Amino acid sequence: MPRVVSCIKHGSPKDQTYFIIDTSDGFAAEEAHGDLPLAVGDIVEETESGALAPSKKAYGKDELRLEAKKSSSSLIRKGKYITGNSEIDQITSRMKSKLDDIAELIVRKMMLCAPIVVRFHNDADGSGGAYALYLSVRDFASSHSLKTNFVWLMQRGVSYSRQDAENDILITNNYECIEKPLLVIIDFGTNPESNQGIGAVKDRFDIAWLDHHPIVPDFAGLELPGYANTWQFGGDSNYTAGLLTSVMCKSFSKVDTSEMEGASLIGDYSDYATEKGADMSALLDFVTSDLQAIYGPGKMNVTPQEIDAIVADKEKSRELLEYANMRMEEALDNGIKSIRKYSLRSANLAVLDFEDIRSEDSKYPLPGRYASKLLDRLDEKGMKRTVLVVSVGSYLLMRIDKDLCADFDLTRAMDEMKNRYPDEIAGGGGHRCAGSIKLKFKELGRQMTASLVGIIRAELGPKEISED
Ligand SMILES: [Mn+2]
Repeated sequence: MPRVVSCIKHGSPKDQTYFIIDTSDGFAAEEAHGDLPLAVGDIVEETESGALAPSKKAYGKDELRLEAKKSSSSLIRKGKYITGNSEIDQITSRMKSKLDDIAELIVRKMMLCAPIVVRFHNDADGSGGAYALYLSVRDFASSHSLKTNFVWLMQRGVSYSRQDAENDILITNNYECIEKPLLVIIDFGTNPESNQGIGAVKDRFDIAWLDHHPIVPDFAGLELPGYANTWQFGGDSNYTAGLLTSVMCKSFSKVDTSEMEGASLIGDYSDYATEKGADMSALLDFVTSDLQAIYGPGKMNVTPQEIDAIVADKEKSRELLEYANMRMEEALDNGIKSIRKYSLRSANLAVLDFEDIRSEDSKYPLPGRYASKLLDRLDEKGMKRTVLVVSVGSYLLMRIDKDLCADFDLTRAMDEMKNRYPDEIAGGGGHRCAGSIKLKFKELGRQMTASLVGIIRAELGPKEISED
């Protein structure tokens, strides 16, 4: 079986990269550089002088795709995956065949050297999932002698915008391949704000979308063959996207990702969280948020390679962890001091303007994680059954104490806000105990916070106001 050009990455005119796979050797790949007379699908021969040249015969592209499909399917490990938590394992077993399909898709794209863009949410959950995927594909590629074309992009929001789509099209326009590029999305919201972006890429890319946010019916991603959400399989948001991604990786790799799984559960306040992955969770939060402090000015993106370099450096990661904890403690202390409190009939309401707490240039702590921690801190201080509202930029974040959550559904307050202020609110989502509202302009923050506070107070009954 021959060596075939499966992909060309166009650089400067004199420097193209040719990805040549050896179909007789399980798709082992080599790279050739320069400006060679080769096109995608060419069978490569060596001339007497050792140069690479196309054979007269081209290789059937469909045939090659079919072979890759067969070969990748044969490498998927279809068995059960057991974490030991029976609830998790039951959900996993219901999702397994879906996850096998997604794993097969990723493996097939790797075998054919197709470009793969991975976008992950920059919290412990999303970045934990991306890190687990990175370690797993790195291991798989090296043990099968594959050459891969991954691009890792950290996402600050949780929707896939039209602009993101255009960016991904630009990235992959540099490649000419037998196989379509792949887009992998980890831990984004499952909401219609992504519809435009999905519309722009769905014919050019295959898409694997791994999520655990509640499903909104008019979300266009539901139609994607590679869409997997725990909610579709009797799970909920407790089964995090990082866990979902890690478990998916088990279909092709044995690399241990339990630290990232644990970190994702802790980061997203999952009911399944244990102590496992606590340091990893704090570290991931920090290294994906305050980029300037760690990597220097101008840094915008963090890749799993960079995360791995930090994790591998024990001393450096311990230092960063201590620094992150100190910064978080400081922010929590300040938060407690600046919070406004309202006593309600059988609950408490706490409101904080996060902009007062966080320094202008620093992105740490992330507001969502901070809000959850602040709620814990209030609980420790004896302020039980609390609804916490944190405003930051054009977002209003809400967190509710687990006890109170049974009596008060946050989604009702969010729906009420959306109904009342269709011109002010751009979107939002969440579940009973945690959620966020996105405003059209950050200047609306004060007014909308006041309205939200009004709705919550009307619902939970005002008792008296004690502001301090
Ligand atoms: Mn998540």
